[in-house]
Parts: sequence; structure tokens; C-alpha cells
Amino acid sequence: MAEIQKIRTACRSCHGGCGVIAHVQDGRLLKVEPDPDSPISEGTLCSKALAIKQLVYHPKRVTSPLKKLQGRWVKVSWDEALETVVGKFKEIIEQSGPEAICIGQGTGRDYESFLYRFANLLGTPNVITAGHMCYVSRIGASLVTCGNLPVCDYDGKPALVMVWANNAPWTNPDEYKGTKLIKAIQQGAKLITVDPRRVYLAQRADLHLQLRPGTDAALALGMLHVIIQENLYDQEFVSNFVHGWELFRQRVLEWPLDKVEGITWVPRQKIAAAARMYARTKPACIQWGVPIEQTLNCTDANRLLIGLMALTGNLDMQGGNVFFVPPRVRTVSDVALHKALPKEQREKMLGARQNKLAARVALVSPKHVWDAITKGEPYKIRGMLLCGTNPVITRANSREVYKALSQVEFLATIDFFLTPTAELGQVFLPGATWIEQDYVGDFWKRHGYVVARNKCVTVGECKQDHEIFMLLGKKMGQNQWWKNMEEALDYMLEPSGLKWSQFKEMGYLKGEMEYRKYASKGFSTPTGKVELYCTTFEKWGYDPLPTYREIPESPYSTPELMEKYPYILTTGQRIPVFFHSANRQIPWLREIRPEPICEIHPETAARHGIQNGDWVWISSPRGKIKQRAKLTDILDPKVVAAEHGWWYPEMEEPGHGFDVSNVNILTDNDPAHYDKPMGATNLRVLVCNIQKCSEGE
Ligand SMILES: Nc1nc2c(c(=O)[nH]1)N[C@H]1C(S)=C(S)[C@@H](COP(=O)(O)OP(=O)(O)OC[C@H]3O[C@@H](n4cnc5c(=O)[nH]c(N)nc54)[C@H](O)[C@@H]3O)O[C@H]1N2
Ligand SMILES: Nc1nc2c(c(=O)[nH]1)N[C@H]1C(S)=C(S)[C@@H](COP(=O)(O)OP(=O)(O)OC[C@H]3O[C@@H](n4cnc5c(=O)[nH]c(N)nc54)[C@H](O)[C@@H]3O)O[C@H]1N2
Ligand code: SF4
Ligand SMILES: [Mo]
Repeated sequence: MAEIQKIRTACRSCHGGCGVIAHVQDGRLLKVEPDPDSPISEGTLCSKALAIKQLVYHPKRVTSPLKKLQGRWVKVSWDEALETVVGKFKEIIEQSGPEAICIGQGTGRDYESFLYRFANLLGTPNVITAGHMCYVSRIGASLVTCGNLPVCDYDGKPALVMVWANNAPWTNPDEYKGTKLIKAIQQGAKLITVDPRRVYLAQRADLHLQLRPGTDAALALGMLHVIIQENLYDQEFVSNFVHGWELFRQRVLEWPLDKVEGITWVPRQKIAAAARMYARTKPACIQWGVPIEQTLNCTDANRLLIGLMALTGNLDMQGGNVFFVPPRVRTVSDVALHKALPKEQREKMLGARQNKLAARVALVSPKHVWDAITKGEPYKIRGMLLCGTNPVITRANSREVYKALSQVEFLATIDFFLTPTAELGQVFLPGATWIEQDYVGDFWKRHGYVVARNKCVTVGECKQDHEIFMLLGKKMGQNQWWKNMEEALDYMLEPSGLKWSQFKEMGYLKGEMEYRKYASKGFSTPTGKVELYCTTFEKWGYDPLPTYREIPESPYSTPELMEKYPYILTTGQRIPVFFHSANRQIPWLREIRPEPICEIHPETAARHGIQNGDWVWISSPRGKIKQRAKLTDILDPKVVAAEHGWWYPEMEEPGHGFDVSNVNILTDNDPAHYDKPMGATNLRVLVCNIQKCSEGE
């Protein structure tokens, strides 16, 4: 037996970043353990990373390219698989133009810039991601309001953290790791939580605001009202660095606490107490989460939270919400080559006229793509390449997604498994997991680091996504790709003066942090100030001032639905072992959560004769699914909380039970109910009913 090698690398079983030491022997992964020297994870790892070996060597993992012939998947060579995709794409481009091809991914992943490079060089403006309702919407709102994304500065020692719609100890999302938040609290930071569920953090908070799901923008307006009325804001910051103060102030004054209490269900004394505590404790940061982005209030809720940060002088202050300085490496835009997309192609972007902020950050709300496939409006989408996404499970209105992807003329996917989405395709390309790749990890994040992801093992014929895009691009005749991955990584690192061969040994690079950069440089907005009155929105014809709009399905906007659907359904609270639709086939992880759980208040359950552990039907105006009931009083009796991401790899193909427990069978994607700037759907809040069902039903 060869000696055991210990290789340092970086995880990406979620948004990534944690430091890993992989034990490898004879080219085979034995186990992983946490890297105590990682500045991101400080010696911690979660269940998903610890189970990576079960994913890497899973018997159902697809490790060679596949092509569908007469309805059956057959193994083919890489060359044949890539030629099939390229041949079809060339045909479509010749007959219908490159815009008839849609390239897609899901949540933020490290290959995003390569995917965009491929799409831009192909000449298609039609890229779908999850960004219309997750994270990129936050970046978009930040760009037009204050020029960059304000991120919690935990290492800067906040005296207060307001955790707003977030559960970082379980989700470790985007820039953040839950461990840093927990450490800040252990070191004495005060804690305010805003969440319809009284979760772990809420139970330990100084103040917990249990709001009605989806009403965050109204709550923020209420808190701003208190801060303005009681002169708790930073007057110097406001007079020097805020654009549109007077108009913003007037808008906020339209939201007194009695009105806000009626909308949010949070008692006015609590709103006032939270506003005072947040405004008076310095420095304070807001740890924001994704639920605020998954309604028609997406952009405005983001803008209002930035308003709170700005008014209290916490923007770019140590321990507040800061703009981290990136390490000296190339930017995502450098690699993505957005400039390569011709203007006349950009103008053909689906939905660009409706969702102007989404168009600015180069993405399309997926509903426009489903319509282009099924109705040919405004033109037909004929070909798709989806990498690392399972839209049949993860996008609103799953039945419509399933129908569109069944109808599209050509679909190729890149994944590890044949998911319900991949099953609908004609070509499957096997991707390599993070432990099988060399990369500059965390490249897309705004936390001031990049980390070295070192290849530890090779599995079958799997290739890392970056290389697949490079190979496809070259076969398409795109000549702006590198010779190989090493040359690509050298290019990305070039401004640092490092080669990949040096960086991989170093482990990470950190940008040189500087606070209050605005004092000398202003904010990167058209006026150079924080635009609480947004001049970009004014130009685009949107309301320049943020507001709250009632959720399209609710006791207030659709009272007629309440008899049939008397409860508010919140969907998608994450659990540690799964990442959206992933990991249902990983034994250690599925053992922890074998079945989907929906939370129901005991009083509500009693009314329906439902007991803990019963299967229940959850229905909405669009369909019904079943999940197991968990009775808990952490939520309001009028609210039900269902998990998302459920399909059953063990069930029959091609659907693998995509319609059994998948909460997106219930969600709505009607464009009439969008957040206009981003095209965010109301994924997170709708109305529902519940009913006990029996085991065999
Ligand atoms: N109702 C409801 N729906 C939701 C949400 C919610 O809260 N409620 N949350 C939404 C949010 S925020 C998001 S971001 C989306 C996410 O939506 P998606 O990104 O579509 O979801 P995932 O299940 O993470 O990704 C799907 C596939 O990626 C594969 N994969 C993982 N890593 C890699 C890789 O490195 N390379 C390749 N090629 N494949 C990989 C996995 O095997 C999996 O099959 O879901 C959204 N859907
Ligand atoms: N284990 C695991 N980690 C993940 C993911 C995963 O699927 N699994 N997904 C990743 C992705 S793509 C994302 S976007 C992040 C999301 O990360 P988070 O934003 O932390 O995650 P969630 O669990 O979606 O929601 C956080 C909290 O918001 C509460 N909430 C629900 N609705 C509302 C509302 O209307 N208002 C308020 N104020 N609170 C609400 C929920 O009860 C929950 O406690 O997690 C990432 N990390
Ligand atoms: S939190 Fe994410 S990056 Fe960290 S170990 Fe877990 S899956 Fe990996
Ligand atoms: Mo997300």
C-alpha cells in the first residue's frame, strides 16, 4: 500500500469555502477532515463535506458521458457527446440565431464565470440562474443603491447582529459561515432575529420579531419610521452621503407603526424596541437571508435593509456591513467576458424590457424561457445546456417547468446524477465534484478571500465544469479560451503575481481591508452617494423609492381564497444535510432526514386530526403534495412551513417522484405577480390547506 497523502483543499458542497484536508491513498479518497488553518471555517466542517466520499463513489453516479438513443441512455465517448451538443448548437445558431439557445445554472457556484464566457462567446443573452430570486438580486439592489454588496464584518467585532431571514448556522450561505456568527454572539454581541419561525437563534435572541412571512419590507419601513421620528439616525452621514433624503423620509413617514403592525403581525412595541436597539448599538451589522428576496418585494426589501445600514452609519464601518476589498486577482467579469456579447444580441434578452435590473446583471427570470419554449414567445428557445441545476424541483411551478423541458427540442445537462431534470435531456455530461478539481475557489464571493481548491482524486471520465465549457467553446470555434486549466488559473491569478503552482501551496489569498472607503472615493453610484432615492430606477421607470406591496396570495389580497386555503405556506427553510435537491441519495445524509417534514402548529394540527409524524396533503391553487407533519409551536397557528428540494432518486425514472413531495408543485410563477426589476417569483409565500393522508395514499 502506498503512503497516505494529506491534501489541503476547499469544500464546495454548498456555496463553499471551508478548508478541508483530504486523506488519499493509491488515488482513492479515504476521508476528509477539517483544516484548522482555514481562515473561513477555522477547523469546522459540516455533514455534507464529511459525507463527500459517499457522493464521489456512489454506485448510481454517472461517470461517463451519455447519449439518449431510442429513449435509452447509452455510454458514449467524450468526443461524441461534445460533438452532439456542438453540432446541434451550430445548427440552431444557423437557423434561428444564438439567442435560441439558453444556458443555465442554479445556485451560485464557482464555474459561473466560465459558463458566462461560453454563453457570451456563443452570442446568447439568455442565461438562467437562481439569481433572479437569490443573492444576485441582492447584488443588483446593492449596485444601484450603494455600489457594492455590504457584507457582515464578523471579524470586525460587531456589538449587535440583526439576523434577518437567515439561519447561517445551518446554511453557511454566500460570504458567511455560521461559525463566525456564533462566535460574535459568544463574544457578547447583542442579537435581534427576524423570522416567522422561532428557530435556534431566535430562542437565544435579545429580541425576536416573529413576522408574517413575506412582510419584511413593511417591517423595515416601520423600523426606519422609528429611527427617523426619534432622530436616531446618523445625521452627518445622511447629510454628506445620502441622495434623496427628503423624499425617502417622506416615504418612510407613510408607514407608522399601527399600519406596520397590522401588516406584519409584529407588536408595535417590539418593532420600536428593535429599531432603537439596532440604531443605538454601534457597530451593528445585518445578516440578511434569502427569504426576503423570494417575493414580489425582492428588490425593495433589499433596498430597505441597505437603508437601515446607511441611516445608522454602519455601512463600510468596522463591525458593520462592509465592502470587503478583494484579493488582487482577476474579476468575474474579466473571465465572463460580458463585453464579448454584441449589443444587438444583448437587446434580444428574454424579459429584458420587463426586468431591467435582471438584464443589468445578465440574467433571465426562467418563466420567460418556459414561455419561449412552449409558446414561442417572443421567439422559440430550441436548445438548452443546464449545468448543476435541477429546475424541475427548484423553480416555481414545477409542472410547467417539467412540461417546458420535455418539449424543448434539445437539452444537455452537466451533473453527477440523472436527476428528474437530466432525465429529460438528450445528452448527459458527467461533472467532477470539488474534490476532483483544481480551482481558485470562492472566486465569485465578496468576503475578501480566494481559496485554493486542489484536485485530490480522479473518478471515471468525469471532468470539472470549467473544462467542459472550455472544450465545448473550442469545438464551437471560440478562440478566446486557454490551452488547459492550468493556463486558465494562471490567468485568473495574474494580478497577484502568482502562478497556480504557487497559489495551490499557499492555500488562500486575502485582500488588504480598508474601511470607510467612501470618505475619499464616494459610493459607486451615479450620484456618488447612497441612493435611497434610486436615480437608476427613475431612469428605468420604476418607483425610485422603496415600498411594501401586499403578497399576491394572502388573507388581505385574496380573501376569497381563504376559505379553501386558510393557511399561509412558507417554503424552503433549509436543513443541514441537504443542499436544495441534492444529496437525497447519500446514505449518511438521507438517514438523518429520510422524508420531507412540514411544520404545523399543534392547535392547527388538532383541528385537522393530524398527529406528529402523519403524512399530510398540502394543497395550493396549483396542486397538492405530501410531507410528514412535525407539530411545533415555533410558528404561528396560521402558518405552515414545508421543505423544498424533494424528489426520490429511488423511485421510478424518468420522473423519480418529482411531483410527490416537491413543494414547487404548489408555487406560483405568474409574471403578473413578479418583483418587476428582478423577475423574482413568490417562491416563499403562498396560501395552502392541509389534510391528513394515509400511508398508502
Ligand atoms: N420553494 C422553494 N424553492 C426554492 C427555494 C426555496 O426556498 N423554496 N430556494 C431557491 C434557491 S435560493 C436556489 S439558489 C435554488 C437552487 O436551485 P438549483 O441550483 O437548481 O438546486 P440544486 O439542487 O442545488 O442543484 C441541482 C444539481 O446540481 C448538481 N451539482 C452540485 N454541484 C455540482 C457541480 O459542481 N457541478 C455540476 N455540474 N453539478 C453539480 C447536483 O447534483 C444537483 O442535481 O432553489 C430555489 N428553490
Ligand atoms: N444545508 C443547506 N445550506 C444551504 C442551502 C441548502 O439548500 N441546504 N441553500 C443555500 C442557498 S442557495 C441559499 S440562498 C441559502 C439561504 O440561506 P438562509 O437565508 O439562511 O436560509 P433559509 O433556511 O432559506 O431561511 C432562513 C430563515 O428565514 C426564515 N424565513 C422564512 N420566510 C421568511 C420571511 O418571509 N421573512 C423572514 N424574515 N424570515 C423568513 C426561515 O424560517 C429560516 O429560519 O442557503 C444556502 N445554504
Ligand atoms: S458549510 Fe459548505 S463549504 Fe463548509 S463544509 Fe459544509 S458544505 Fe462544505
Ligand atoms: Mo439560493
